[in-house]
Amino acid sequence: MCSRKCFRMPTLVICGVLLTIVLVCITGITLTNSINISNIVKLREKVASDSAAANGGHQAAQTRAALVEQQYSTLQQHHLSKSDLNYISAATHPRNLQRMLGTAQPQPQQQQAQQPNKIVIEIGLRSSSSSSSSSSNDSSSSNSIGGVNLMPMPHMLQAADALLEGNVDSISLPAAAPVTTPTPPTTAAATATTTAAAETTTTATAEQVLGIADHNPAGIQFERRAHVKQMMEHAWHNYKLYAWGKNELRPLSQRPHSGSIFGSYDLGATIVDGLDTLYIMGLEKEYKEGRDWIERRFSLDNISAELSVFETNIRFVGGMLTLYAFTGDPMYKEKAQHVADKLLPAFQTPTGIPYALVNTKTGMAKNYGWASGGSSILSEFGTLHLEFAYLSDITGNPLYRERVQTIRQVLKEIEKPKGLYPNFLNPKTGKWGQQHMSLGALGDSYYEYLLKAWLQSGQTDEEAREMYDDAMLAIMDKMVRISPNGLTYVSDLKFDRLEHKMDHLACFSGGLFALGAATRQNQHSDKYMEVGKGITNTCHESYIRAPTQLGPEAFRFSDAAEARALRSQEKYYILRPETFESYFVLWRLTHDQKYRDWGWQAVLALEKHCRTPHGYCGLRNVYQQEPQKDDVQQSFFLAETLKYLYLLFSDDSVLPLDEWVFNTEAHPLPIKGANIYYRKAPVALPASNAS
Ligand code: DMJ
Repeated sequence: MCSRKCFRMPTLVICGVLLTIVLVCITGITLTNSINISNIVKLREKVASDSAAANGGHQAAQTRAALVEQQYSTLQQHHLSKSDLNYISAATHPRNLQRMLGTAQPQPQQQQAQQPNKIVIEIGLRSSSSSSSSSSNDSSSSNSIGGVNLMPMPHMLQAADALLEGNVDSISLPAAAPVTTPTPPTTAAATATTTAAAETTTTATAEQVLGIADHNPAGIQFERRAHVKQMMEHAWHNYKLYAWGKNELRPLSQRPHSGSIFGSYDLGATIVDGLDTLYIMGLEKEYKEGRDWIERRFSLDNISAELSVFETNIRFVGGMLTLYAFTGDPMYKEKAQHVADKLLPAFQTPTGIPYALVNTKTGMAKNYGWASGGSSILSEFGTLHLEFAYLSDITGNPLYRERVQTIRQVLKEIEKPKGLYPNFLNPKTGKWGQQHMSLGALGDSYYEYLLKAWLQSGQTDEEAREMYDDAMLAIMDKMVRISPNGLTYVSDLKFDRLEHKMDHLACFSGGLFALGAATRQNQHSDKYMEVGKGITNTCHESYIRAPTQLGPEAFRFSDAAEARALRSQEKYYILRPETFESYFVLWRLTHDQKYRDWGWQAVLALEKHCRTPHGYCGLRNVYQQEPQKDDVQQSFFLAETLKYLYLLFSDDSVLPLDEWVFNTEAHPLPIKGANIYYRKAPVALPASNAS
């Protein structure tokens, strides 16, 4: 006997197929240059299944990389455009497209939650010129099929944010669940509560609008994320108002901050550093202003600036590379190459270890006078690999990779005292300078780039992973300690003496240890994870032991105190990101809610102490109830601090860690073989084959 269900089945199947076709068409509209979505989905499914099968195996990883390489060449003919990059927002990420297209395996709760699938969305942004509701006949802004109104996908994230920010006049979803009223933060700035309040006036959750929450038990924390976005707008708008085109903003004096690490030229450091964050947050208008400035004004030609090779690489080259990966806009690739070329004279040393500073006009290069007898600095020359390797791949010019590979070989072959890397190396003699070792200032990101070079290569650069493991095992043995009260910290080591002090800068290493554990299962992974969690916890302690709830520049461990700065010159906070970076990585890897809550605590503290009417400042002493502000809005506040906080409250599919690897300035770079935005330059055919 056949029940009524039997007859309903074919109808449902037909409806499902029709809906799928419609969604594919809509997707096609949003992806300019005729990107073949199903190819992308298939490619990604293939990558995912290969990844699962390979599970860290070197040979399998290489096969996987080769396979994807082949398919890239087809995709590259389509020259991916900006609109593709809306994938980086949750709503249009291929994983969600897969779900929407019905190609993903549904999870048990998902089927039930999707029953009322006739979603009717009436949406209008207050900022739009005429009516408050977009018409379903207006194909440029919405699509309507059989009573189902669908917004073009690239706008879905913005729509959800608009909903949360109170810019939406109406959204109606049949049978919508009531919105849960967010608990107003007790110490939040007024703006935070305003944002939260706006969210309670809607009749549907933004999760429903985006259609992703059902699939994501650890989904988006909308009100928190919307608040971080609003912080970014505040930082950016004030920079634009008072310091546009200059490097950084002085919020108290409402003028540019010049003469910092960027030298005295106007290089628009905040624009280049902060632009990918704007992009990720969907701040399209601001993003375009920044992009236009870079196109028209950014150049290192005809100026005689003395640039830091390291800072220029991580912020300018790194920033442009990410924007290139995101958008496929060749302007960014050209600018990245232009900047990197200006740095190349610094590599003309007997060892190939570059100097720290280079003059953009003369090419004259030198080291800092204070750095151990003319030495170069480990964290500086050791933090070029990701950007230079990627630049070679997208330009087809092997020179950049060769430069950093030379550095790698020197560091691989040199004898390391107790397996550790001192912070100073003389570029002329190839000998170590002072035997100071640190996972904080002067050492930090070298270790980060070992692991990340391996990740960036699609886990094929085994040399990098081995060097990472060797270094971190030595560090765990010789420098990681546990305080009498159980706090894990990484001490500095000077010759044979431990200095029981940890820099704020070293707080990134919580995430680094954890990432090392999560990406390769071996006899060390449990210990890595334990140390990673321990360090992150200690950095959080350094924050909450200060009345401002913000952490000092360095903190010590002694009989007198734990995780507290003891010297006056260590008590400042300059809007640094490292602790939030570790919260973000640990959140992604563990989904332990405490990391999000710690991040939110920090947001509230930033709002209370660092926010001014004209941007954000650092603090001179985190141990004072009402600390003095330092009048500098660091470019890394926009590049890193706000980005990591935004991502902490985002869904995992926004810049997933198996597809993107963050450079040390939080500029995400695509992972080879796993990310369709790698955009490797086509390999030129030898002349004989060209016909
Ligand atoms: C950033 O420029 C980078 O994270 C760098 O690696 C270290 N310091 C700052 C932020 O604190």
